[in-house]
Amino acid sequence: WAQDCQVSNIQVMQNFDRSRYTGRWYAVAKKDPVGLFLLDNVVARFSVDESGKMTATAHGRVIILNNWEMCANMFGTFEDTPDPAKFKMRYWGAASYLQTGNDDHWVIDTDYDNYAIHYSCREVDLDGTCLDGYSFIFSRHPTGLRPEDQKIVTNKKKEICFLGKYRRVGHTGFC
Ligand code: ODT
Repeated sequence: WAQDCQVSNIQVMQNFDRSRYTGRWYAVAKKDPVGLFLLDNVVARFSVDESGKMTATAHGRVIILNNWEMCANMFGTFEDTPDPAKFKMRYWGAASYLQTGNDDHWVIDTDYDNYAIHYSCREVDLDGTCLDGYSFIFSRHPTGLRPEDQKIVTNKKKEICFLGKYRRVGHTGFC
């Protein structure tokens, strides 16, 4: 029943440790939401502030107003929930014309040192499955996932019902 695709049944990281999650993560793959925003060259950096709250910055290549390509600098604050791996992420851009929002932000799995799988469902369908969601696969290594982590990541993509919906996220030095 981990694969019945009910958003409410999705398993997240057990005993998530936000301090071990801090630092830089390179996006290596992404499942886009409706009206995608971050295209590629996506790097996120997580911190934990003095009060223990998680915050993050991210950058990535975006195209706004049809044809203007730029590097978006984004900021996020994370509201805790009863599950330590599930957050509400409020986000905004360094410039006013960038996207803002308040999304779920779930950590599905991570070993903290190599890979992480993020999940966000923006709209749950009437049948309980995800109608509009996105997910990032992160690596600590700009070169991508280690071969030994690929099987774990593939299994998790299946569990969150996004298998086959990801595209590779390149790092070309644009940002
Ligand atoms: O790119 C899209 O299509 C939708 C996602 C836009 C959210 C970008 C907000 C970033 C705010 C700073 C936070 C960094 C943490 C990122 C980790 C994972 C995914 C947002």
